[in-house]
Parts: sequence; C-alpha cells; structure tokens
Amino acid sequence: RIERQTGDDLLPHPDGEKMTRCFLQELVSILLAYITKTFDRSSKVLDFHHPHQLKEGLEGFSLELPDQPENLEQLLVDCRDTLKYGVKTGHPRFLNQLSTGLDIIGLAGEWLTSTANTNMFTFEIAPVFILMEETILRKMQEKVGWAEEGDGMFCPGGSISNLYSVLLARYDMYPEVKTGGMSDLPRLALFTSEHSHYSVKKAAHILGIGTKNVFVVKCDARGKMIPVELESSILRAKNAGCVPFYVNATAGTTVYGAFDPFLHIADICSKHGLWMHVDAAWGGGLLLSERHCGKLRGIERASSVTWNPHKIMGVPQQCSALLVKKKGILLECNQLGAQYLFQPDKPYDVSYDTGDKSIQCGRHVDVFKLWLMWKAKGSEGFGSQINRCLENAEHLFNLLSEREDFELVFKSKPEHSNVCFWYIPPSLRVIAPEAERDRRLHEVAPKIKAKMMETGSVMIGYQPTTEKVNFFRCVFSNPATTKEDVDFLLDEIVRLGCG
Ligand code: ABU
Repeated sequence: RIERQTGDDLLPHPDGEKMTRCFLQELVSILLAYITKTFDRSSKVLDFHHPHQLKEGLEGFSLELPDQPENLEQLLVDCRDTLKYGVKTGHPRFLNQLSTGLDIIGLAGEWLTSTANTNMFTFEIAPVFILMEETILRKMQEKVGWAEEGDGMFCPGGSISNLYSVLLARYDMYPEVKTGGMSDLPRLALFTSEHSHYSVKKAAHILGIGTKNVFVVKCDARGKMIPVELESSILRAKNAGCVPFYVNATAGTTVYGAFDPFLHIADICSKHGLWMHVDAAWGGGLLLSERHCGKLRGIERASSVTWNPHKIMGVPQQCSALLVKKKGILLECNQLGAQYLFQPDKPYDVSYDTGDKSIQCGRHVDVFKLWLMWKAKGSEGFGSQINRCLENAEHLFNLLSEREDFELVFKSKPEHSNVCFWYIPPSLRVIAPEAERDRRLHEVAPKIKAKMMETGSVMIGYQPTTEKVNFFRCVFSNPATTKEDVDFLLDEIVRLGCG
C-alpha cells in the first residue's frame, strides 16, 4: 500500500499510526543495510559521480523538486539513492578527514536528538539536554585540568568555537566593544602559528579586526610554534602600534598533527597579559588517553579551549565544545536579553536558560550523542579507542620508514594520528630531488587520489604546504580501521600509482 500513500497519510493523520510505523521500519531497514555495508571491506568507500552526472539524474534518482507529492515508496527509494551516491565516512578505509567512523551508540543518540527536535536556548524546552551540557562541559574542563568550574557551550563546529574565543578575548580586554564597536578600539593584533587552522584568520575578518592584523608565527620543521618567534612577533606588533590581545596555540595541527609548546606559550601570554586560546579541536581527545595526555601539558593554563568530540572521539557530526576558564564571560559578552525568550520571571532558575550566551538564537542539541557515548564507553573506553587510532598511525609510520618507494615528510614518530608522506613512482626514483622532480612529484598525489575516487577502494587526503609539493596526509580516527587496512592503503597506492 505504501506506493499509494503520501506524507499526508502519516501521523498526525488520525489513522496514521500504522502507516508511520511501516514507513519508519522500512527506513530503518535501509539504514541498517547501509550500516552493514559501511563496515564491509568488500563494499566501496564511494561510488563517485561528477556533479553534472548527479544533476542529470542517475537511474531515476532526481534532485528536482515536484509540484505534486511523491508517494512514500518513492521517498524510500530517494533515501536509498541518497546513501548510495554518498560517501561511507564510517568505512574502515575512509581515511580522508579528521572526522570519520560510524559509532552505533552515537548514531542512536543522533536519532533520539532528531526525534526530540528541540532547541538548546532555554531550560523550558530542553531541560534534560541543558543539564547534560552542564555535566559534560564540567567533565571536559576537568580533563583540561581546570580546578574551578568555568564556562562553555557546544558550537556548530571548531571554526565557530575558535571565533568565540577571539570574541571573548577582545571583550575581556575591551568590554566597551559591545556597544561602541571597533571604532572605539585601538588597532588589535592576534597571533597564531603558520600551521594553525585558517579559522583564526577568518575570525579576525568576521570580527572586524582584519586578517592583516593576524601575525603568523613561524614553526619548526615539525610544525610546532617557535616560542621565541611568538615573542618577537608580539614585540613587532607593539612597535607597529598594535595592541596584542590574543594568542592561538594548537593541539594537533590539521595537517601535521603537531602540538605547540603550551607551557612556553603560556609564559609568554602571562608576561604580556594576553588571552591564550588552545585550538584542541583535533588533539583534545588525547586528554582521555593516559598514554598520550602528556602531549597537552600546559593546556590547563589556557583561557579558552576548542575541543571537537566529533573528531578523534568518533562522535557523529557535529559536536564541538568551547570551554572558557572565566565563568560568566560568555553571557556578559553576548547577552541581549530578548524579552520574548529569556523572561526573568519564569518559574525556575533562569540561569539555566543558556541561549543568550550564544551568538545564535536557535542552537542544535549536540550534546546527547556524546553523553550517551560517554556512558557507553566510560572515559577509559574513549582512551583505548584513541590509543588504537594512534597505534595505526605508528604502524603506518614504521612501514613507511622502511620503504624505498615512499618518503616521509618528517622523520620523527607521529605525535597524533597524522602521517604525511609522498609516494615516489619508479620514474622519479632515479631523478635527483631538485626542481624538475618536485614539479613531477607535485602531480603524483592528485592523480592517485583521483584514481582512488574512481575505484572507490580507499580515500586519503593530500595537500601542498608553502615549501612542500603535494603529499598525502593519512589520519586515523575511525576505530573500525585495522593494521590490515593500513597495509591495504600502501598496496593500493602502489597499484594505482603504477597503473
Ligand atoms: N578542520 C576541519 C577538519 C579538516 C579535515 O578533516 O581535514
């Protein structure tokens, strides 16, 4: 019957319960089939089609929107096709991004969240989720090493969490900016390393500080900020008439996975009275691993921290926390007190109406899936999961160290799960590493990546840096990935590179 019914026949239609069950059960079957395939290594990571092919329509799959309702059967076909032409980011051989994996408990959390379909701005409509957010933020602050309870919020991604940190740092130094804007302020300067995430520059642009007032600090060969370079950048900014106010340090850079020297940076920030932010979007999860948490030593001295559980902790997208040491500053900085939403005379403690801390109005519930996963694994379970990801990276590093047909971008052991390397095809092995070889090597990774996408067997990313031609970056955040998958990756690069 489903082929004769439409969305109007589902609840809240008075006779809609049976059809609703039938439709959702069919949908769950589709999702379960997809989940099973995701973990099946004989299934492809992706079935790649160019944008124009998808737009033209494939085997009846059309992106066009009809004037008349489609029947429920067609909607289920649309759901199946949407997954079919997408990318299985939970596949053990999807190594392309920092966020990978398909955690079943996290997925259950996301389903429940969508079913509850509420909004994080007031306790009134999200009482349980608001308290869960408080519990989780406190737990994360403890892991960072803050003795006192601070502040925080889940944000729509690490870039926005970083944006908040710049906003708060500026407000902390110049609270008058909230009413007077930038015209009342001197020329501000902020500092971030050349390997840090581009969102720091974007924040400077969005907040009217300007990207040219972002001082980019030099890194060592491993991608870590050099403290003496930071100090001289601060002095240079002061000499140029700027007022330094903020330093971003990174725990786990996007490409190299490097950890900045937080203790040194904290000393410099204290000396110059600067807000220290740690962008631990990628590296924050390591705080849950006894084996690796020492890499973040000094993070406890930060004024704010970005930590994305949707990365190495494997929480479904998206789940990014901003943690702030100074309690109350988020509200002070952002509060506008919309009377229709944040009435002070509600029948409960309205400090739990956290919505006015935010720069948004409506805020998605990102916390529940993380809370449920934390219950399911415990902190120790997360720690072991993260350890396994880093073991995969070490395995890949060890293999590459012994191969003649690959070259590591840096020879030291990975600190996070990023491994950066070149594949050197036979024709380039006989050429001296000079300009011509570099020119040709630059083309190797994109060509192999294109073949990976065509065959759908595996996916990893590549990029150049200012001094280095295109190289592969392999990252491990999927607990389903094994050492055999790592072996497969190298065999596949060689196979595709020779073809
Ligand atoms: N900073 C967002 C993550 C980028 C990546 O997955 O490579």
